[in-house]
Amino acid sequence: MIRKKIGKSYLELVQGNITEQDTEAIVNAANERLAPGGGVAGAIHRAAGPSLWEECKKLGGCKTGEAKLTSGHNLRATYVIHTVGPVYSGRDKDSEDLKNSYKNSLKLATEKNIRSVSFPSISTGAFGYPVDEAARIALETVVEYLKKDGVELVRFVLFGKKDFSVYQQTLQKIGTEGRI
Ligand code: AR6
Repeated sequence: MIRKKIGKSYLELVQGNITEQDTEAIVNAANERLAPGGGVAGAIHRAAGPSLWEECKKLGGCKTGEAKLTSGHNLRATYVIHTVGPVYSGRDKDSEDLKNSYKNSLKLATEKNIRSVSFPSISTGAFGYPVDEAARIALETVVEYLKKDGVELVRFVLFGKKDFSVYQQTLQKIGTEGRI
């Protein structure tokens, strides 16, 4: 586990399963329909129970880069923030969309007074975003946000050892200044 102080907040990197986190909210790497699907979304829906999908159906989907809130149902987390990352295309817009996914998730948390949030590595599974590039965008965006705004703890929960070490090395390069 890695823990860094940024402004008045903490940024953590852990290797593990996001469905088991005790932060007030966990973030789901969703699709535009907010349907269960596979990967981290499938795991979150399985752990939360079928009532999460019932709640999601009423939200009218979620556009790429945006974020929507539901309750956590059977999860330890009180809330789930659903955000849709970009399907990797190699175009400039990918990085903007990925940045917006993190930023809009954090904005929603701040608006709802949510003090701790766990993120998965958005877009780097089924959506095909190269993990080293996605890690840089994810960490830069979160560090920049934490310097100004009030979420007390942001935890990245990396599923695999390899992803954890990419995030760890990227954070070392970024430092707490927020840019490589
Ligand atoms: N905890 C933490 N990370 C996980 C977990 C878990 N339980 N399970 C997988 N990961 P993905 P995307 C990691 O594909 O690329 C879904 O079908 C995984 O190893 O879940 O944004 C949705 O419905 C990878 O590093 O999300 C969408 O259609 C990361 O989470 C689509 O996939 C993201 O992989 C979204 O694709």
